[in-house]
Amino acid sequence: MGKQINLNNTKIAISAGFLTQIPRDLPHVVFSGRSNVGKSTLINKLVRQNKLARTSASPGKTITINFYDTDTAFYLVDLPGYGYAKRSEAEKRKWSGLVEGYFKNHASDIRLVVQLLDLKVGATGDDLLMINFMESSNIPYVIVATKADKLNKTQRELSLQNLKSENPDCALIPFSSLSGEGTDELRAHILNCI
Ligand SMILES: Nc1nc2c(ncn2[C@@H]2O[C@H](COP(=O)(O)OP(=O)(O)OP(=O)(O)O)[C@@H](O)[C@H]2O)c(=O)[nH]1
Ligand SMILES: [Mg+2]
Repeated sequence: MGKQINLNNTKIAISAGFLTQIPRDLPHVVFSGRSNVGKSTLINKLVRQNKLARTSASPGKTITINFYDTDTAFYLVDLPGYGYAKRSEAEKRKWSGLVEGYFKNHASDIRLVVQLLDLKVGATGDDLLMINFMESSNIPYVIVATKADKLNKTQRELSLQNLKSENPDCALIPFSSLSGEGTDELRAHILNCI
């Protein structure tokens, strides 16, 4: 049996603005999703640190890929969000260059992509592009439906059923940063993939 990985022992490794800065020495667990969907919030919850990954009410500000070293066992990778309307053309080009280059150059480092969807919004066009890309590239992924606390019981069941029918073969984990729902399940899923 391997050594028990301590998720709490997570610290920033590098905030990469260029492809050459991206580390290759440990496997990557990647967090992907729209800007403001809750990627940084989810990472903080997983590692039980409120202020590790920067969360904000004004999303999409910095275009870097942030690598968090977890117990020298793997990196949690916080991608810059997509679909942020107020980005300039130059910022959009920077996003595409960095994120597309990352998936192209580091496919073999990626153990799992945690694809976040807002449970209330459902899958957007950009989300579907991302999911189709992972399907066609054979990248293992799990879907986390965020902000589950914003829906009542009926809405919640309907939205989960929709997501499930759109992605029948993929694990789907409802998550709420307020209640902590889904945190343990995702922790177990990640550790299983490492
Ligand atoms: N109610 C509720 N709010 C949430 C939840 N998760 C995240 N939020 C809020 O959503 C906002 C955006 O969260 P972030 O974690 O910064 O989102 P992000 O995906 O990292 O955004 P970018 O870094 O811009 O790509 C913050 O105000 C969070 O507090 C959740 O489960 N429930
Ligand atoms: Mg973020």
